[in-house]
Amino acid sequence: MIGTSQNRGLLAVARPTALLAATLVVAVLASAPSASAATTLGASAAEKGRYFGTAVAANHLGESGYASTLNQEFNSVTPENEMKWDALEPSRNSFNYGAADQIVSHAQGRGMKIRGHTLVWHSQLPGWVGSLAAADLRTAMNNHITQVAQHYKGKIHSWDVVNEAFQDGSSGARRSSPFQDKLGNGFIEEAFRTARAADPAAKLCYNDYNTDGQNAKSNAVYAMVSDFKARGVPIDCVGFQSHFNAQSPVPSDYQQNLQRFANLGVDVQITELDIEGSGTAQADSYRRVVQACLAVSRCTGITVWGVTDKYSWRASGTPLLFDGNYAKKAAYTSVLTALGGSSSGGGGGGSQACTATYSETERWGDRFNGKVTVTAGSSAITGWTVDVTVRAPQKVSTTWNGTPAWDSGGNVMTMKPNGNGTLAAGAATSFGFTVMANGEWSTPTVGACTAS
Ligand code: G2I
Repeated sequence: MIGTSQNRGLLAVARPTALLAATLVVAVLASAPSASAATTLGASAAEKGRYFGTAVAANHLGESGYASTLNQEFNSVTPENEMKWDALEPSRNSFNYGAADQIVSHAQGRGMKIRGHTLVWHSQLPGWVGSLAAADLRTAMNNHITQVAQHYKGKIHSWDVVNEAFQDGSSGARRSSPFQDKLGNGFIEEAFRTARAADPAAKLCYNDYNTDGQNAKSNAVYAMVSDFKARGVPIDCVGFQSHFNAQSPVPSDYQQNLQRFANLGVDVQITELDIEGSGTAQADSYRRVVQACLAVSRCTGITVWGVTDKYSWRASGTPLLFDGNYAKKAAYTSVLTALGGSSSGGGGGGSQACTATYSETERWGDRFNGKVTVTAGSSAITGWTVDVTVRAPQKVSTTWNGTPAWDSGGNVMTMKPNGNGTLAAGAATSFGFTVMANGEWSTPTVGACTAS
């Protein structure tokens, strides 16, 4: 949409003389990223046929920086804790869906995919489960899977059906847990069969950590998946958590390991990516992970384990793409670039005359407010324009701090400053608008800033 409107504008002004047209083309190309490059993680991953997601905590959704970063950059979410057994069924047969439902409706309203995490896990397991005898435990496990998967039926892209069932180290053995100890190895396939019956459309994943390269643990998971495929046990995907730091860096055979699982006939997903560190070293590691996923055709998406460093489960390691103020880190730019996207603002280029970044500031039952921040590059500018495209049947009802012009369809708003549009080098201004959703809650597309 934005590319089209920019091209229309170019053709319109290019008519007078060929010389003038050539000058304008150069000026526009120099001041804007290529019209086709996506400018967010989600959109650039989508251009590669993949999703880019994040773990989300329901209790942060009301924080505007958190929500606007989530809404702008990501097109998939995983509830970080809200779908775990202790959150959903703290006492037997008494289900609490409140916080998880909040994340699901936030995601659904914005067209984001949802990864369900997790149906059967030894951790965050309420005490009552561990004290059941075998037959009762089997009933409780199948009931939990059935109730939860049916509650979210049709809404979950992928379920982590069983999480972390293998031991670390060289044994290749299953991890001790109430399920393993009382039901034996067969609990895993039983869980997958029960999940398939409850929500046949969801992809069913096995998810684990320290399985990112070839090692005894990933070999054991590989053998299980291979056996499941051979016997027709319903498994569709394997999740590689990918929690990395100096002691556990991105393995050199990461891509090969993803590929060998894909070759078994399952999708692979990077499910909980975070990499402790900072600066170029962290950015390089992130780039390697993205490149590995893109090189494996069955690697269908990447999820980072949180939006901002400040809420990470290991915040002191600053392992994520946005800092505590939601500023884009070098790792962000590295991921975006590896996905084929192009920075339009924030911690991006520096060579652009001006940049435009969007955030949602408020939301009501029928409408939301958007804000676009326009920032001058390394030189002063005397004016600017930014296109904002809303998706029908959305309508912009009000604008402030700018002078809008509209395309004939009423979906593309070209905003100019009110009066004097001068901005000193690096200085910023913003304009705002209200979008009546009319049932469509997708985020407006903000085009490149054009300086004058
Ligand atoms: O440990 C990192 C991840 C490893 N793979 C499975 C994931 O589910 C796991 O996520 C973490 C969450 O990021 C933490 O947020 O799982 C932890 C629990 O095992 C989560 O920590 C818990 C704390 O232990 C609780 O005390 C706290 O109430 O988070 C809860 C909610 O903040």
